[in-house]
Amino acid sequence: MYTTMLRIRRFEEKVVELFAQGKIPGFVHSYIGEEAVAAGACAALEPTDYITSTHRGHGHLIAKGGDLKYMMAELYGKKTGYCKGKGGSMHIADVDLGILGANGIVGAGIPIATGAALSSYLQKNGRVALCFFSDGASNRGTFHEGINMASIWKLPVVFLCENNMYGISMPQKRGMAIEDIADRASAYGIPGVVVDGNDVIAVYEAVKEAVKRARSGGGPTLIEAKTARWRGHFEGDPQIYRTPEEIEEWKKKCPIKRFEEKLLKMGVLNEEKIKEIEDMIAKEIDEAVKFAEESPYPEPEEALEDVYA
Ligand SMILES: Cc1ncc(C[n+]2csc(CCOP(=O)(O)OP(=O)(O)O)c2C)c(N)n1
Repeated sequence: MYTTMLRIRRFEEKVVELFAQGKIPGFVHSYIGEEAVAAGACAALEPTDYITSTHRGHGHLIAKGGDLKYMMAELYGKKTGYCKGKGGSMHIADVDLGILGANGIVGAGIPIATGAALSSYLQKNGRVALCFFSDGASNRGTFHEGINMASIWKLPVVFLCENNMYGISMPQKRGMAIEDIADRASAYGIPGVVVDGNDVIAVYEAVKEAVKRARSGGGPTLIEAKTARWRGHFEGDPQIYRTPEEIEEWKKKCPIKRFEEKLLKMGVLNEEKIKEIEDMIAKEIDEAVKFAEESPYPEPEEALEDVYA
């Protein structure tokens, strides 16, 4: 989980840098600060389980085993990318890894995860679907419809809300009258759990319990992980809706530093091992950038291939 969080952080830092250099087209929504949610949650899944992701999806994909080379190539819009350069940052999928897609439509992953869980239920294959979404998405109809259906049919799905407290520039308080989104679970007769989203072990344990419940026929759980994104909603967002002090406070609660300190104290990590992991990740990222830069763009005549809508 430590390596996964670090891999996400370093990948995102590189993406931010490349975007500023104009090498990545479209939008980039950084996941920096939220790494413990993806890393803890995916560690509690089996490789055959499904996830659905969001517009802020790089961390989810990396935690589920996404290949940095194909991800980076997709961000560059290159033909060798996960979706042949047609998806970009917000639309990466790898069905073989159970990644049913990041999604630019807020809240769209919720009914998709419910559908995947319905297929597992009908095929009795034991697969669980874990759905990542954020606080803004929990105000959409898809949230209520998806969770309602999953709860009445007791489908094997885990709804994981990464509450980073803002929907673009709107603070949670202005968008809902409740403090804990997990409270909404009671409306659907399922458990609602609040966890510290900057504590990777707490996320892992809550998701593990929910996955166990889902796999054994107990139905869905709604987990709310409280966290924060350190950067703007998207790269280029001037962030006039929050103060630099607020962000500094969250930086002090860095999920990676926090886990690192714990592992150092336990003797599981030491400075030498940290350097080894950092070097390994730096090499992976260099290779991913090289692969993306050297890959060709798709041909114009390929524009309508693999497009279904
Ligand atoms: C259905 C839909 N409505 C509006 C938008 C525009 N939009 C993009 S991101 C976003 C805010 C999402 O907030 P949240 O779900 O909290 O995710 P976060 O960006 O905080 O991770 C909105 C409204 C969209 N992409 N899709």
